[in-house]
Amino acid sequence: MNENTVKQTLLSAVKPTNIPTIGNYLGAIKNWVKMQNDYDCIFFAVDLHAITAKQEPQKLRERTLYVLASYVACGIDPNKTLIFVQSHVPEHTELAWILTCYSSMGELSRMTQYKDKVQKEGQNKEKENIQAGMFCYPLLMAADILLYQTNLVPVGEDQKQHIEITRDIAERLNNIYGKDLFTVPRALMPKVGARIMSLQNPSVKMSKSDDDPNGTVSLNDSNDEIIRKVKRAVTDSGNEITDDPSKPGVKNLLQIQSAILSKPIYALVQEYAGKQYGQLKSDTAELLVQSIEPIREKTNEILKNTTYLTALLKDGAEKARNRARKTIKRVHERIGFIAFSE
Ligand code: AQP
Repeated sequence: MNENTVKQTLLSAVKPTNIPTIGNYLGAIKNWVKMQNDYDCIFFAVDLHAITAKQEPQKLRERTLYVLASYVACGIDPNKTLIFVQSHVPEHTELAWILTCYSSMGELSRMTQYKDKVQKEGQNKEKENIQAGMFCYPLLMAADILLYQTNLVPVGEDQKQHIEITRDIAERLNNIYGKDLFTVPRALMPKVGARIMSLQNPSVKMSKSDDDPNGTVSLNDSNDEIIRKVKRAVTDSGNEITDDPSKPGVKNLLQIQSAILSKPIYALVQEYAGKQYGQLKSDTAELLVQSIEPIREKTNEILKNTTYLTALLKDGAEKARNRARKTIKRVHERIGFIAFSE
């Protein structure tokens, strides 16, 4: 890229609902590391989103720090990339409230995650117990994105709807208050998305808040735990190693290897011709140990270095707030709020 070219702003985040998994790493963070030179990157820990589900205060604090430390351990460079904790930048909630006043109950009711929740909780009385935060969180997500005049948001297929609603709201406000109020963001779909599935139920995504610890490999799992979990991974009947959708467990292990090695799955299928599931499992476990062990050790080192961590948090919050204030100031002016003189 030409040095004079203005880099596009790219933003994404991890929710500190638990220790990040290899799904978060292979599906997101590993790609973010490669994007740092080409984009003006912003990666943060979204603790305000985490509280849409119940969290223990001390655990939330620890996991938020873990997310930030693991970004650095995975190779996100704080000198190139803005990293911070969402709640350290109050402008996120401030803008979210403003966006709430320009959005309708109807468009929020159509968001898949809310609809799923309603489905699960029942249509009638129980619906009244669903938190308003679960209903409104897409507006906090829209605020996260619009606050930094973001151009691109890397997302999987299941998150496209969040970018759509963000675009709608940005265009709505731009039509009222001027085209330069918000940059209208675009979804950046990965060419080959590494979607890592649960090791125990390969028809669902590996999730850090999965109740079954054997379904996930977390970035703080020991080498022995990683090996044990991969060995116990659900494979399928038969013995052919193929990425056919009828064998989701085998396909998932191939997908993990493919994401680690940056190698197409078809090449792996060829290499495994005539080999047994046992071999596939032990190779996958070994590759995971090789890639996760250094990240785990580096993360622990960073977490022990409180001077470094405090400076990282402070620096990130200051830089993020400086950028966020610019957007908020413009929004206040256009909406008609009286300027605050300090
Ligand atoms: N299994 C996965 N495979 C590929 N990518 C994944 N991501 C998450 N799980 C997988 C990607 O990681 C980034 C951060 O995700 P998040 O923490 O903001 O939320 P999530 O997608 O809801 O992840 P979890 O682990 O499932 O969280 P919980 O259990 O709290 O809901 C995103 O880019 C996501 O696509």
